Amino acid sequence: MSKTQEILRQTESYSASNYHPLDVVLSKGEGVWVWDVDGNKYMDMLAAYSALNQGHRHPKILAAMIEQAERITLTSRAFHNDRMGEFLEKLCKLAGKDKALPMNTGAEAVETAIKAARKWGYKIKGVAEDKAEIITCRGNFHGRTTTIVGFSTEAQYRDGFGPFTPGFVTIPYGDISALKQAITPNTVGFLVEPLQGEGGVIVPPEGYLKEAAILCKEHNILLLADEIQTGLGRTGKMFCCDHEGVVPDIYILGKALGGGVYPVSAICCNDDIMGVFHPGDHGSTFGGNPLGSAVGIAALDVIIEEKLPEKTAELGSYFADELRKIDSPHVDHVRGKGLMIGVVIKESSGTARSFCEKLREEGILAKETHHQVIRFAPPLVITAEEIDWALERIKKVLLS
Ligand code: IF1
Repeated sequence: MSKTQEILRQTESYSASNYHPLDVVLSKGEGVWVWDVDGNKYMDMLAAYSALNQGHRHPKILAAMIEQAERITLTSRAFHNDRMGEFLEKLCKLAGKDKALPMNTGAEAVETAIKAARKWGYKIKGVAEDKAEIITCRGNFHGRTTTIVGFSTEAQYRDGFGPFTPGFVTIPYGDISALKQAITPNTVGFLVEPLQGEGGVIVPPEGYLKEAAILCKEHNILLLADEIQTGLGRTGKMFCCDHEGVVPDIYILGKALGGGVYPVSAICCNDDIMGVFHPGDHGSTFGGNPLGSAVGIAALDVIIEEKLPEKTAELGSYFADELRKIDSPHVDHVRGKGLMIGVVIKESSGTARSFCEKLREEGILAKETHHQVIRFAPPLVITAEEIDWALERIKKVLLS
């Protein structure tokens, strides 16, 4: 029995069946490359859903993690530590905001943004207690807590997990008139992904975010931008909102903020909103810990120093243009921004999963989303040569 089969069996015996991964067992990663336990090499075209924007085991991030681990890793927030302030200052300056609140997972940051918007609604906007409404979009993905899946429109994410948290109103994504109609005097926030990742790499109409921001301003509603997947360079700008010159009231960040080595997330906003949090209101055991802060500092430094947003803009449009040139009978169209690209497979050609399995045979690891879309979202450190390597193999699969 191969090492892969051995480990698959072991995993099967002891793991909950909450995923259906490709049957590849990875044991080493470097940049855009990963190796399985049998020594096969693959290009990682998923980058842990954009948590690996800096690539696998970026040397600067690893060095920062190891150096910090030699000193102190966790203090809890009962005491200060010498790295959190430095991390949050860097993050606030990057986001152009007064304050940040560090958490760990993306879902925790989304929950933090929901709490901030609700409390701001009651204490500042003057909405009656427990009447706050937050508008969300069909096709959203914001995490897996019971509150968050409560406003998911994906039946599977909700099935069996009720009852759900009230106070959420769902509208079609990209439809500005629907947003206008959903607003009531109790609306405190509009929670939106500037580009829907899991929803199928859905790019909203040009100007949608800008119009949404104007509407939010007019109605004194907070714009909560979930940039956990689209942020930190993924779409060819530091934040996806930058494509429309939109500055949300709250940035919700995660994934690549942890440099591909440690869970780090945060919300960033100005004092008028963050001021609603008082000591003891909210927090977590690991939020703002020195190890995560050291990693967060290095993760941001790499994105800035290596100009990953600018590089992504250039290589992303090259990659998408080349994909569009492939005259495949299976492809309906190619969409996306930067290095967040979706190749939409025609129903007549079967599901995207079957193409991902063929890509895996060619040494490319990609993940489908919503049956018909192959998602190509490599680490942003990818080179033009590596994209050409991938294109050769993608072409072979799409023309087969
Ligand atoms: C899974 C999806 C992606 C996210 C956005 C918040 C979160 C995520 C825009 C929560 C997390 C991950 C979760 C992971 C797979 C992956 C995913 F397929 F689930 F939907 F990327 F598209 N906002 N996305 O994309 O962050 O709590 O996970 O740190 O749950 O299967 P998290």
